[in-house]
Amino acid sequence: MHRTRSLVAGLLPLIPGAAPERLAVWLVKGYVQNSSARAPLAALNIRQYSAAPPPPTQAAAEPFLNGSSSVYVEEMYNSWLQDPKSVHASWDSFFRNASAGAAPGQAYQAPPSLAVPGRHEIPITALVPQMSMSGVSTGLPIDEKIIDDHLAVQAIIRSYQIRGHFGASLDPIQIEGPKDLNERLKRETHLEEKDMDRIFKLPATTYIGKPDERALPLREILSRLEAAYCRHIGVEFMFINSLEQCNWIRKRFETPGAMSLDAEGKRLLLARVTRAAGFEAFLARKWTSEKRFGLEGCEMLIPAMKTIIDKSSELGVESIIMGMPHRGRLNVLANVCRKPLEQIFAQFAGLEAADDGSGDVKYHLGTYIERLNRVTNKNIRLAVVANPSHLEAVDTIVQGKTRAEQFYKGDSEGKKTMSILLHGDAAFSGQGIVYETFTLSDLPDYTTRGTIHIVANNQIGFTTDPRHSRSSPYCTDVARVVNAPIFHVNADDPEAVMHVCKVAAEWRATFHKDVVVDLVSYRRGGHNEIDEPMFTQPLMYSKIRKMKSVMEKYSAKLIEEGTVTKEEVDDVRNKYEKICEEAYVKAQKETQIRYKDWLDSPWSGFFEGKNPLKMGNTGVIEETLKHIGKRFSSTPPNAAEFVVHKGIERILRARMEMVETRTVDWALGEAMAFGSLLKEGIHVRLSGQDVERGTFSHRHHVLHHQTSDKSTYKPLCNLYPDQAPYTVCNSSLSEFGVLGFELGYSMTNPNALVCWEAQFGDFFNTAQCIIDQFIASGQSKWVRQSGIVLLLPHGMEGMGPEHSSARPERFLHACSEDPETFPAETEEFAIRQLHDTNMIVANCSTPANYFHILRRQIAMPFRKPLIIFTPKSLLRHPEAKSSFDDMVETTGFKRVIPEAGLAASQPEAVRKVIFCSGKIYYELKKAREDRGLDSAVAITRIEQICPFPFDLIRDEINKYPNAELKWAQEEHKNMGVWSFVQPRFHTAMQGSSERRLSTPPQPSPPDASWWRRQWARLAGRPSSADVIASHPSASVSESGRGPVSYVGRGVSASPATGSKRQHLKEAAQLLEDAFAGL
Ligand SMILES: Cc1ncc(C[n+]2csc(CCOP(=O)(O)OP(=O)(O)O)c2C)c(N)n1
Ligand SMILES: [Mg+2]
Repeated sequence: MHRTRSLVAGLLPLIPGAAPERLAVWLVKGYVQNSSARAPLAALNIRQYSAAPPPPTQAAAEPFLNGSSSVYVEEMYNSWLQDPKSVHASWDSFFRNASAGAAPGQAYQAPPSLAVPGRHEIPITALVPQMSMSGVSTGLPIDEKIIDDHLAVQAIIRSYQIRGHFGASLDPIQIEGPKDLNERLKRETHLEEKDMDRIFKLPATTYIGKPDERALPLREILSRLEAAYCRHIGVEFMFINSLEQCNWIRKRFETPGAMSLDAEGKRLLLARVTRAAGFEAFLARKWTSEKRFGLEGCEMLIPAMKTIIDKSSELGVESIIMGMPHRGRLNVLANVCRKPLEQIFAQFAGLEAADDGSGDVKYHLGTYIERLNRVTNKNIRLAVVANPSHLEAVDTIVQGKTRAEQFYKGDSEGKKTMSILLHGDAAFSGQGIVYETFTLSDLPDYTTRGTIHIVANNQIGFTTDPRHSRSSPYCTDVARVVNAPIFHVNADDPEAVMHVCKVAAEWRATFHKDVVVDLVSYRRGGHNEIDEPMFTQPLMYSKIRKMKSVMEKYSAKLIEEGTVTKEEVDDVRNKYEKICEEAYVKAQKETQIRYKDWLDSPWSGFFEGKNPLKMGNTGVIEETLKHIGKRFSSTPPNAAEFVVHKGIERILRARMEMVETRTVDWALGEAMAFGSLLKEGIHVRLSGQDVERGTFSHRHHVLHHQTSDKSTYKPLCNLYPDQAPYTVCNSSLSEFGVLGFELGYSMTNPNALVCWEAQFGDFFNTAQCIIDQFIASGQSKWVRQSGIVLLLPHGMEGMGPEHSSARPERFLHACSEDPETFPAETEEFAIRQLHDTNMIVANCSTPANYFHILRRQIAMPFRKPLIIFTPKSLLRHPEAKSSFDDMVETTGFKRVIPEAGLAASQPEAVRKVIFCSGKIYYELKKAREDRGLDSAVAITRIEQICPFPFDLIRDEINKYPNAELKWAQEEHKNMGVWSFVQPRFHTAMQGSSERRLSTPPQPSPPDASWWRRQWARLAGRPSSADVIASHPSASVSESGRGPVSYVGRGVSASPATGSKRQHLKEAAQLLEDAFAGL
């Protein structure tokens, strides 16, 4: 009502002398006096202004200003004030006349034409009983109650749409008891029982009317609203900003009969529930206490997924990538993906694996299957991505993989490939990665054009109740941030579940936005098969134990209504049991399992015909370098009007000069690596925070037109007409989510260079789970490879504890290389090391080496993750430049850059060899020069830290027989690469044919390998170190030379000081120590 009054107030100045009270009376009175004609009332669509209603008689006021049209009129009036043309001509004339002082009832003029009454137009007399009865004007004032009542009914309709889900019966176990509908939905409307049979017009914002119904008795309105919103489906959608989308949803839930399912659909549904339940029952029978995270209580997950897949396949989807947690995973593999049952059952037998790797538990493994969808008769590819226990961690990996598949297929609208993410209720509301996944969902370079999320909401997380595990009313509230509609559904009503799943698939296909299906269910057993839930949820479980399963309930329902017979039900169940039994017999004959059977991302054709130990070249012809360099230094060709920032112009000029002098800096070296791969048809993608410009403003892969918004130019996309696509994209401010996304992206196609850059390397640890659970161990657990590159800006530059270290020690600790084994020295030493490691860790000190290592990612005949600690100050360091000579065809990546100066020419005279890695090289070099020690000290850089270049380090040590050996690093002693290289230096020296250590170093503090050796000795077994010592090539001399010792900062809890002064002091001391004693 307050809006009516504000309109009245708005009109006041137009009507001379009209006091507010009088005007209100004027409006209301006119209504009854002049409505004897059966005047149609225009539909209330405030966005499309239609013609004004037909005229009242001479003495009438404006009846159309009454009732619920007041909002409409108010909005039109405001619009008219701003632009008279924005309203229909009839309204324009009315407002003009009214503002010119026309008497009440005279402001109206007939519109040029009257439209035929539409769907929502009904005779006004139908709404005002006293009018239709009298047939003529009574001259009595209309009761304001009529207006109020109509508004109240509209408010009720809206209330159901907004809050109906609160009243829905969603919980199969009814933990909370019945809900108070009146309180929440009907609000204080003053409508009484006697109003129930009065007829009310249906507004345009509802679809509860059948096509010929424009008004309904209130009783029927309420009943239909309850059927739509308060039975077993709770629809949360009115927060969506788009009116079109809201209407789309209203239509699908409100339209009478929308949720009905035909007999065939019901039979299919029952068969699917039967299989889902049968699978769990079979496992429970055969492996009583084996952990499988059973789906009992939420068996509807299986038909739900199958319905989504069927509907999506019908709508054109050919490939679905799924991510899911433990619960019901085996059932999904069996009944959704149709993975051979014998392969699943064989996992229970504890067999040995036929292939390499350490494997994973059965409820984490992935799969990839291509099969015929029997409902649509179309082929469909289904992948379930392998995941760790870490709940929800797989979410963005699935998204990245999906995005990549869409990208390679040219499926820019996501019509052919889509993702489905499954969640547990506790994890969905508890894990931050879920939010990160949603925030990526609509970003241009990260969107997968709509994900269907299904929450297997069993209303418990392990032993914790929702009231202790989340602060939001629903476990799905996080999805509201992206305006995703949320369909809560009671999972004990299979037909309701079918309906929401169909709508979800249609929504995704129509709007290409995320949607959530919340399957409210229960967990029949404990968290796993050996848990006792009564310990912690006694009341819940005493209820659950009395409940019949959804299969029992639904089959009883269908038998009762005559859709199926009991014999049919038994037949379906028995047949599935027979299938399981046969597979069980087959599984028992298996003697081995194959991890390869569980691969989620097969790279068909990539490995075939390749020598796994033969690497391609990484150098390129000079012409290519020149061409890329020039393009990279230029503004758009043929676009003189593209205005470039003056600072960028300078940068481009400097780049061009470098190209002319055959030199590259860091950014140019990187661009040449990317550009040359693009030329070779390799897609390159660089993603991360602010990567387009580069955190340190050195990259500038996107040039911005200075006077035209959103007009940009990407030089690397314009190198060659037939080049592969280059994607460079600033990401959301996330590490966990975005790194996961890029890892997923890298899994789709091995012939792509996918790089993720951290803003500062320090921040990678918010993505630690992706590194530990996927990058470091993915191949070993899931025989899945990835060539992802992590670029981690690293280096102590006085920027404080959080902008200094990418924590190399963390990565190195996760490397699988044995510190005590000097690998066999064959021709393929370097590539075999790469083949055998789980990841590569490097700190390059020259642009040329950075160029080569990036290119090597693709030249390798297999894929390994590459972690590169990238520089900050070296980006502009005058000495950190490379010549084309180091990048041309005959050149390659240098695992070690040995001393090449004066010291190298007279090695016997060298008194100290300092080994180091990264930017400290330049500081050591300068300090050596300042001290005049160029011939006394050799400085050797280790560029590839893991795999450790045992052979080259051994050679380097051998080269300087009289030198003391040092390791210098700028990171604190308990950080950086020291603890990784220390035992490896020892192994390298033992492996050398020249010398023996006088006192073998004890790792400080003793590391795992030291303990292992002690233990092996105690147990009387030779450790691997002992084996090396007895190797013929490892014979050692009696030179008495000491081990490599440490120079650098002491131990610390924090990676770097926050004080610039302290930093400089420490840096100076480090150099002092490095050259001490000379
Ligand atoms: C990141 C993470 N934290 C903790 C756990 C341990 N954990 C395993 S299952 C589980 C409960 C999950 O509850 P929910 O998401 O509701 O799934 P449900 O088991 O009920 O299907 C917990 C806490 C885990 N696996 N991952
Ligand atoms: Mg749960």
